Amino acid sequence: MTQTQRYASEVRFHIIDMIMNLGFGHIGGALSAVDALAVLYAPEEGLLKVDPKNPQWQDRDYFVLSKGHAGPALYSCLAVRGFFDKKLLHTINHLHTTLPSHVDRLKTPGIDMTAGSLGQGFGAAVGIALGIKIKNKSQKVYCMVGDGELNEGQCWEAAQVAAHNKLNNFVLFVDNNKKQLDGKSENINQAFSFEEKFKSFGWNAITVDGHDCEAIKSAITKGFKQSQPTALILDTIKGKGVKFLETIDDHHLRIDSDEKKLALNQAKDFFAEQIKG
Ligand SMILES: Cc1ncc(C[n+]2csc(CCOP(=O)(O)OP(=O)(O)O)c2C)c(N)n1
Ligand SMILES: [Mg+2]
Repeated sequence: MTQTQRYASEVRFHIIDMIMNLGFGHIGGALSAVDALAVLYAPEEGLLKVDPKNPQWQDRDYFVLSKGHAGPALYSCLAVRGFFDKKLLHTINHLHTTLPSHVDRLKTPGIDMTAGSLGQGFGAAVGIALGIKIKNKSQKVYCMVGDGELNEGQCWEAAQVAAHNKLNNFVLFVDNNKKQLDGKSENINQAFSFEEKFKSFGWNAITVDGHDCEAIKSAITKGFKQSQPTALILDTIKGKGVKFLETIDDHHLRIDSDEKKLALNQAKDFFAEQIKG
């Protein structure tokens, strides 16, 4: 098991624990995002150049979680990486917390952009990447959108601007868990092929197993060698790592203490399977 996978497992436990402690939250869309986030934030192996002791470091790489409702996934990554005390995770969504349910760059160390209104983070991330390119700097910019989020027209405006400006310092993760707020995406507004769409917009686009950290890492490294921006279509499972969550369509869940126990046990089983595999 690699250090990145170990880190992803720890992040999963914290997501379950913090949401279950609160009693409700966007758990499925947080768990589907974990492995790609681990590729960025894992200590030592993570690709994102950041300094937990100096979150505003001017030469850092940037990450924008455009699907801002998955805040718990990013908060867990940041806490485990040492941006702030893990004890704070239990304050999620409390009055005056530094961890609101949706990410806010003015409240939390390590959050580069406020998000929650779907579609907006992508455009902001493209702006950051363009600014870096204009200044001739070498930092990279990453952004994550949900598959449902790509129903928003403004995402495709951002995609066109990124391709027009040949933003090869930009990698977009599409967390393609194939579900959104009201159920399965194919029944709501089907995407056809994200890969083909991004290609037709002038992007380098590739589909990878969104729970295979090594595959994600290698696709990113290849992506930065291209002359266009890269879209990684992450084939993911909403609720990944907790069997009963993987089979339901609920986007936002209320959870009782029995379900909390079940979720933690199933996450432990998943961890044991990974160690064996
Ligand atoms: C502009 C906007 N419209 C509606 C919502 C309500 N909303 C929150 S999450 C969500 C579904 C998002 O689906 P997806 O992007 O697939 O996220 P994931 O499956 O990763 O949780 C919706 C419609 C919102 N946050 N912003
Ligand atoms: Mg989705």
